[in-house]
Amino acid sequence: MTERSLHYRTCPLCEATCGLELTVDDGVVGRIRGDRDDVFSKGFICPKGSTLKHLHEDPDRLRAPMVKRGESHVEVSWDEAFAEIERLLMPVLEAHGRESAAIYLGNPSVHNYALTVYGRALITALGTKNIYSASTVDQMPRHASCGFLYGDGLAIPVPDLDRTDYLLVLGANPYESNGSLATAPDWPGRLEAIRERGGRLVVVDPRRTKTTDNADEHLRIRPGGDAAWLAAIAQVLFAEDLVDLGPAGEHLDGVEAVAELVAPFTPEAVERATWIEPEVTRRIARELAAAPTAAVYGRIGTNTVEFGTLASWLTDVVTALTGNLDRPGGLMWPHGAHQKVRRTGPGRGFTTGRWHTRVSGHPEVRSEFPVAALAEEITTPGEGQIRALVTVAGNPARSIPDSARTEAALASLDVMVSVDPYLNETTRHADVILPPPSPLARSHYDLAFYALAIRNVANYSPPLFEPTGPLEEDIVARLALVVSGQGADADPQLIHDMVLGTVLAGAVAGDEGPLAGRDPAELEAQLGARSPADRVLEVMLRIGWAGDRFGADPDGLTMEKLEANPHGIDLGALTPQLPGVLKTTSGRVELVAEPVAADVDRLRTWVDTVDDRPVLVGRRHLRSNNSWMHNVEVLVKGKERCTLQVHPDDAKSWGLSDGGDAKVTSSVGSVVVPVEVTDDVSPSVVSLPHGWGHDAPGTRMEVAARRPGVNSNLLTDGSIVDPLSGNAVLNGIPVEVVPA
Ligand SMILES: Nc1nc2c(c(=O)[nH]1)N[C@H]1C(S)=C(S)[C@@H](COP(=O)(O)OP(=O)(O)OC[C@H]3O[C@@H](n4cnc5c(=O)[nH]c(N)nc54)[C@H](O)[C@@H]3O)O[C@H]1N2
Ligand SMILES: Nc1nc2c(c(=O)[nH]1)N[C@H]1C(S)=C(S)[C@@H](COP(=O)(O)OP(=O)(O)OC[C@H]3O[C@@H](n4cnc5c(=O)[nH]c(N)nc54)[C@H](O)[C@@H]3O)O[C@H]1N2
Ligand code: SF4
Ligand SMILES: [Mo]
Repeated sequence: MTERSLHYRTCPLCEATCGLELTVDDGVVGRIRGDRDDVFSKGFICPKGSTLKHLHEDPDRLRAPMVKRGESHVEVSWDEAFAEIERLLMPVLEAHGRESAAIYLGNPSVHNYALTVYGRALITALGTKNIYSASTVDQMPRHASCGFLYGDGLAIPVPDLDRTDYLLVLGANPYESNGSLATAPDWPGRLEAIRERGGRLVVVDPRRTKTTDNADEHLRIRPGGDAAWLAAIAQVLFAEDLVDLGPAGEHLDGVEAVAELVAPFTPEAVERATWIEPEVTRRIARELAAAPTAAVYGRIGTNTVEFGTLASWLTDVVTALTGNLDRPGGLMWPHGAHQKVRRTGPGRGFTTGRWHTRVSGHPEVRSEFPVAALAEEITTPGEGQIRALVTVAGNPARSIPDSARTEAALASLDVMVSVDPYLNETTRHADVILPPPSPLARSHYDLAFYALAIRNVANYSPPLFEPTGPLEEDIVARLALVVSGQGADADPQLIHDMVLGTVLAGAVAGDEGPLAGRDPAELEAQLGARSPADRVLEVMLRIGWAGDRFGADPDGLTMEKLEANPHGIDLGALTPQLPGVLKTTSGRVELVAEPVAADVDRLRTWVDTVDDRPVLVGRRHLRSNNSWMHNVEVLVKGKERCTLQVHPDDAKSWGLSDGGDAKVTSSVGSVVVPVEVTDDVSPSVVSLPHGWGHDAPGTRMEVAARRPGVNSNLLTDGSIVDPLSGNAVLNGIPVEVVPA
């Protein structure tokens, strides 16, 4: 007789944190469906959720470390792999110093708290300032704008979806992406609910999408135009005396300065650069001001552009000017269970540019350099040239700008090590690949996303299966020991003790911390027998605002409580967080930080000079996840998705036909791609999804290689970034399109 068991866990694949219900029959995953009792997702799931089974069983998923021998990779034991890393890496570090090493952390590292927690330890062990991550091809403008406004790059307010009366969405398509920097399972249902309760949804996007189809109004903006358009909205609010700061008003500084900065951006002045008629701009401003509550939310289309930080800053400024900052129905700050009680008072503030990149002099932002500049740092000779690279959970060969240059750079490294479950376009360049366990063989807790969620929720998932190799924290710990010079045989427990010790020391430090004055050893003795990363999580949850403070608050959250509640624990709707959330030196919201003000001139110049060349934008499809899930047959089957969408008028004037091939050329490269003629895209805008291009030799992703698609980052230019955040420009790329 088969033995069937039922399990509940949170999907780790995107930011939506859906609850899954899995059946396991004799150790084999059976059915995966949405967990109807999940406190947050209530049964919602997308087609990717059920593919955890496929990822778990994928024969191409690496089970053992790989070492590069000539042009191919061969399996080795874990001890051999770490010995090889030591053999290859240490001479480079000894000869050229720590600054010859770099690290790149990819997107899944925030979906996996072992990496979130241990990534730090690895960076410290490497001892380099060459720190790169997917943040600078994604949301760094949001960190920067919130840093300038609130003094803390992590203090990101989210739209209070379930209570708002008016939602203005710019450059996001949550019907496909399931939302980002605003964690909410079932974005579609929540958006529909806004309209059902009489509210209004307005979506600004140069393309027609499922999200725009479900909105009250779709505004087709010129790619890159959001900052200018939001500035015009703010201009109207001042000009028509519609500014009303609401409850956050007593915490805001700089309203006058905003008025001055946006004054030139009249709806007429920005019309040519945004394609939005002045009367529409005025009406939207009036609607935002008149709505009982409203929130402005921008994502990829407002972040991965030349004015990413200004656009992201203006989403919050417009929200604040209409009285909707930090109030129910507006933009509000989450308070994840692991986050500490917030205290009022001046903070350390937010600064960037404490150090700069060697070649182009880009400022650091949150201790990171723009990943768009990684290739030039590898290929430009001289003191401080990067010769050794560690990638963790990333595929920069497909996800960062100018792939041709990036791949040439990766190929030229003296040594490269990757922590990754696949032999893909990036890891094929690695001398050693260290594969983590299957996502079902580790525990899960959304440390990053519960700090971005539209409700305060806690949900812990234990591992479903025994891992067949070391846990990811063990892999990263061993790697940290090797790179710090302690040798391939050193005991990872040294790092585990250090990581845990740091969190415990933080808990008892100061005179008003949650556990001030208590003995770390006493706290450690109270921890359960868990994996190393789970012990760190346990401390964070118990010292968080909702935690049991190690017995001081017996009703508080513990791991046992989470384990007893496999559908999660709902800690309620978001509550006002001002002024506790602020870490500015003034202890106030600083609406106009100096670097932000200084960048506004550049925006004015752009508005006056932008030309009419056709531009490229990206798009996402529900069945994809950046570059790494195209090896799942059920997700890639069917109609070709990697197409260049072209408006019928453009197709006609450029001589293109539906199903034919086009050659697309940008400042850095060209690709040949099948054309899809559709008025989903605006005239002068073409769209190509990212994350494709799986035809590189030396990879091992059999399904993906059969449907390779075309890599859109062969067209994006690494020399252009948003100067305030260092974020890459991935949308609004000038291109020329001709028949191939
Ligand atoms: N043109 C263009 N480019 C873009 C974007 C765009 O919109 N347009 N979007 C950008 C955005 S938003 C992002 S976030 C980036 C993503 O950029 P990356 O993070 O560099 O790329 P991913 O495709 O997410 O690749 C993730 C890698 O992590 C591995 N992986 C998966 N799970 C795990 C795990 O648990 N542990 C480890 N160690 N590895 C794991 C996968 O095998 C894969 O190699 O791409 C960016 N690039
Ligand atoms: N299915 C699926 N889900 C995902 C991912 C995935 O690859 N596939 N990736 C995940 C990741 S890492 C992230 S960061 C999120 C991203 O989540 P979203 O931000 O929702 O991402 P997109 O679906 O790319 O939506 C961006 C929209 O911006 C529009 N756009 C492009 N340029 C501009 C512009 O200049 N202005 C305006 N207003 N709009 C513009 C595009 O047409 C597109 O519709 O999705 C996550 N979820
Ligand atoms: S929406 Fe995201 S979290 Fe939910 S099932 Fe799909 S991939 Fe998983
Ligand atoms: Mo992302």
